[in-house]
Amino acid sequence: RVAVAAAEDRTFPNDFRWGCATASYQIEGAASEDGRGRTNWDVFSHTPGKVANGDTGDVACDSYHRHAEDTALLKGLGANSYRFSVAWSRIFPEGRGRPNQKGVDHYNRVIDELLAAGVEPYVTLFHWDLPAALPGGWQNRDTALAFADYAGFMAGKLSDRVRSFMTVNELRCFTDLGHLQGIHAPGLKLAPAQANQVRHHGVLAHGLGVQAIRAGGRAGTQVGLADNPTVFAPVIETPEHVSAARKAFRDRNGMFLTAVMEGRYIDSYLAEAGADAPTVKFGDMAAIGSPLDFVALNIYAPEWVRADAGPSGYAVVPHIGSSPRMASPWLVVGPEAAYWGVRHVGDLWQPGTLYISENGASADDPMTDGRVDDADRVMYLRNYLGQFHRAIAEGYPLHGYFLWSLLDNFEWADGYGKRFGIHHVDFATQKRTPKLSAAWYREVIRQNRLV
Ligand code: PNW
Repeated sequence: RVAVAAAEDRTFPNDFRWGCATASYQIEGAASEDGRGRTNWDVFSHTPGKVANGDTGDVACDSYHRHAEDTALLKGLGANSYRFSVAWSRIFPEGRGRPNQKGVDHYNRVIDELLAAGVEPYVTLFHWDLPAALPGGWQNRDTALAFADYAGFMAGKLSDRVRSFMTVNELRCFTDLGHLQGIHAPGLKLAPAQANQVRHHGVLAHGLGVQAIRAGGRAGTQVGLADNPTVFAPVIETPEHVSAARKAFRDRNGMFLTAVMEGRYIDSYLAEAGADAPTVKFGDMAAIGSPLDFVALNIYAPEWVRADAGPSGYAVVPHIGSSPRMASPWLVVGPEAAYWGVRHVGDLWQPGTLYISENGASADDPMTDGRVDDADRVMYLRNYLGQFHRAIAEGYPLHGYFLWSLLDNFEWADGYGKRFGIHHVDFATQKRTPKLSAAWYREVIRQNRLV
């Protein structure tokens, strides 16, 4: 009896969206086909020393040609949803101006194929591959305006079949990793004032994009973003530590998700930025705070937090050598990040609908006798999913989960050296092989229950 009750406990809501996620530059390849324009990542990956092993996305998983096979993989999982991104430079090779019909045709084919397989498309409009022709990239405010034009155009083309659009993927990654740390395209290490301006252009692109999608898409189009707020999780789950973690979450994401949800830069962020605060034009903050139909979160590693007697009220507990990690050094394992990410956003801003737009893990994935038995990835996924379930059981409106990733793919600066897929890809032959984690996920979806 007890066992049955416990099992029922792990069931997900009836209409739960189960999917996988990918991104254009990471899987498509076909980098110079059908009129696609060059992107910042083409430039970056072809610059010696920027990407591990000199890898590029020129071919990647060749999904531009193999999308039917990838759709079949989704069908094999029983997934009812798929999150992928549109390559801006396939649609507008120069970033703006004349659209390229061949690019539109490609995504029409992908979408029609997904719908025929019973898989709902969730479309991300910017997952880091920026048309290289846009002068100054994200340092130039005009890039935010160009993004909005492109986003509105795509909503017009796709919203007869696509219900849900995400403007941008991970504000912090494409701004800071690219312009402050210099480890992603375009590889810059800007001074704080300029980096804050890039961040402002990022959130502005999102906000103007929301408005353009609403104007260009048909009525009922659902708009949100896929962001990766840093998730502060209390080490000890008592009210004192929980409120310290919530404060850290709102403060430390002040330039990104907090700005999007509140339509302003909060005082703690402005005070910290001081003279380096971004230049904001009249109307920007209203656009940035445009109401959303959903908020989607990419959740991986936690930041552990405790209450503290100092002025901020919290202290971040650093990761150390013995903190458990998956195969990427940054991917510290902390399943509670799943619960606290959802809960903080739910408590702070009460969004009507939440999704997990990414969650997954890199693993060593040795192939033995044609099999990849990735028990470590299954362990990781099961524990995170258990914490998402915990949030749902407490009433947080989490409506879907997109596992990163459907396939091993181009893992940015790590090239093909880090594998996140639940399907193994042999990059020499492009052969896809389901890993043990794919069998596990298929069973979770089939039973709509954590197994
Ligand atoms: C996300 N970090 O990136 C991206 O949305 C994906 O494109 C990517 O492949 C996936 O997660 C796995 O990395 C991240 O350093 C990159 O904390 C780096 C970090 C987090 C997310």
